[in-house]
Amino acid sequence: MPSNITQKLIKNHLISGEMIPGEEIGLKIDQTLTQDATGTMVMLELEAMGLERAKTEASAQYVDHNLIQVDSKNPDDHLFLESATRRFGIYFSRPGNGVSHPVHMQRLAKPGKTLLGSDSHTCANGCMGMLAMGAGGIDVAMAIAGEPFYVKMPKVWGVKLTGELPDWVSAKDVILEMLRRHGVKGGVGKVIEYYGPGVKTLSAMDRHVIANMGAELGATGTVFPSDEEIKRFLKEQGREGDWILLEADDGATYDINEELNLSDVVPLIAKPSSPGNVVPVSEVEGTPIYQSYIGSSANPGYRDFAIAAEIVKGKHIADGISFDVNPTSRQMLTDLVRESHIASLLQSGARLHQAGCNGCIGMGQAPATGRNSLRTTPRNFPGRSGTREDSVFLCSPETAAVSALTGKITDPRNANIQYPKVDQPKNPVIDTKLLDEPLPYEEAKKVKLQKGPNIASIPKMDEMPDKMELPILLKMGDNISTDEILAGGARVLPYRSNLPEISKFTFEIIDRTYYTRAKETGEHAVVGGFNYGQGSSREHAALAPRYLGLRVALVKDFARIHWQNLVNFGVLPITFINEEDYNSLEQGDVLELEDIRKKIAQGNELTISVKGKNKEMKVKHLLSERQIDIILAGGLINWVKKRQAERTV
Ligand code: MIC
Repeated sequence: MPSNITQKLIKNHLISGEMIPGEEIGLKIDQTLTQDATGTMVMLELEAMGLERAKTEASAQYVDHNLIQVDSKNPDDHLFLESATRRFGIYFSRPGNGVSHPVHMQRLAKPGKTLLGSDSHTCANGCMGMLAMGAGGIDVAMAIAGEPFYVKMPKVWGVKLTGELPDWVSAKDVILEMLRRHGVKGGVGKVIEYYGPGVKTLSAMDRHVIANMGAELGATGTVFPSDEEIKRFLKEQGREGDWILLEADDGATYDINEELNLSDVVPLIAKPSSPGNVVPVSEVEGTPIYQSYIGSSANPGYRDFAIAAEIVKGKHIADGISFDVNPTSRQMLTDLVRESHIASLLQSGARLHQAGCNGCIGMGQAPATGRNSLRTTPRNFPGRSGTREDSVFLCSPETAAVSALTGKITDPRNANIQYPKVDQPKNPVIDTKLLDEPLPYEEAKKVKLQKGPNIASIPKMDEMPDKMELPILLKMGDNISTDEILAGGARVLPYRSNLPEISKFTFEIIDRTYYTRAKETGEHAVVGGFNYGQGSSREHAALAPRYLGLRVALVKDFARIHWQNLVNFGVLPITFINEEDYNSLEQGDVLELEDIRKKIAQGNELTISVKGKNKEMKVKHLLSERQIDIILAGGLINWVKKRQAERTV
């Protein structure tokens, strides 16, 4: 039977389960990616598992998120990560080397392979003909230890690209068009596979831009073919030998079919405060801005900076605008310097920042109160920029650069500027000096982990009790992001390796009293609407509430990664069978769950009663047998330990 690329990738890595959409499958993982904000936890988990050496073909740890060193916490984390990568046989990309996704694409990505990363934008490397997926840290730790990654078999959503992008429209507008059509949960349970004649008009980095923000659609992954363009890209990186041809077979079919004519795409923008809030730029044209920001894993390519540089060359940005340039890798920054693009940006009034994630996750560059920020980043969830009541718009580098010149949101087609032509640099730099190779095993096994005072081991968690009375401490609406459950940003990120400390910020963006109430109450539940836990893969958004006593999350439906993270840390994720029941629940109601251990294992449906209200409601869980065991054990760490103990008996 002819297969599409996603089916080929899954078939070649299938360890357990059947390829039936919705069924749990286990996949062999060839490569992993971790970054500092999630990686410290992963390394602590590897230590807790007693790992001797990474069992993957390549695992890489990047330091790109926490680069602001206001005290010893972040540098201590960096040293810990360095020692752990040396100990476990993992690549180490040093601070300043760049954002994980583009650096991984340049140095390690290989067509035909699977990649699992503790970062929701890991899907960006699907641009290389890989099955690249984001997951919680502990799932990545398991993959590093050679265990399969379990996920529900996705539907494959074929998007046929035709035509060619017009001037002033670029890859970011393509993914914004997908978000305009389908919203932030349109991709849940699906892999988006792009094919058709339009694909070859997009460079490897353009494809990266489109694949990256598949995360914002909630998709399990995004897949592009590995064609002549990927061969060219790998050759440019001195890695032509890693190329293989990977295309859908003639006659391959998809579960869902869609067509997108690139020639019809217009400059688009996501309004505050959701990446799904997309309209044509022309609709908000004239809105004054305080900041224009380029960079991040959502627009990491050389051309994304070069085109902005060409647009502002010889001109000056509008008075009062902060034009923030965030290069994504040292390699690319060197090329941009060599080709004088950085000079053009600086002469126009730009502020140049170091290569890294920076303001994308609220590490600096927060906008002023009540002012609009225009960004090429992937997300604009409330408060993510670091400013509590922020107003962030997402757009292409073309729109950002032109708007920096005018001081207001401007459709780049109306700017009366000649559309600049940007060529790739001739012989781009290849510089691996800040990417340390794994140590040979004999040396690695002598390395001691270096733990600074801010690194706290993960506390023990108990099993799921049989009977629970859980007050609802929060009732929330739709599309709650993990940024709202546990913020990023310069105040919070330094505690990613310190659970007791980071838990103090839990749900702070939604309700500042949650932490104190949870401390007083102990075991409790939260209630939410649709797409609960969208966004970042940070497992801290499950781990911190669990640490504070969260036992059950009852919502209309879940985003994939957060759902998996809740299970991994022993929080029971359940959904309403009758959505009306959501309306009848109030914050403060007490949910009663009886005989729960037996009932979870017996079937998908459970009955919950509301104490003192003479009310019962039916809810369901979508857990596999393996996940039921994990939940009952109180989380994945307990489950692994239990399995290890059973094996040694
Ligand atoms: C993000 O874009 O939200 C992040 C920062 O990359 C996160 C990772 C994190 O929370 O550390 C992600 O998407 O997983």
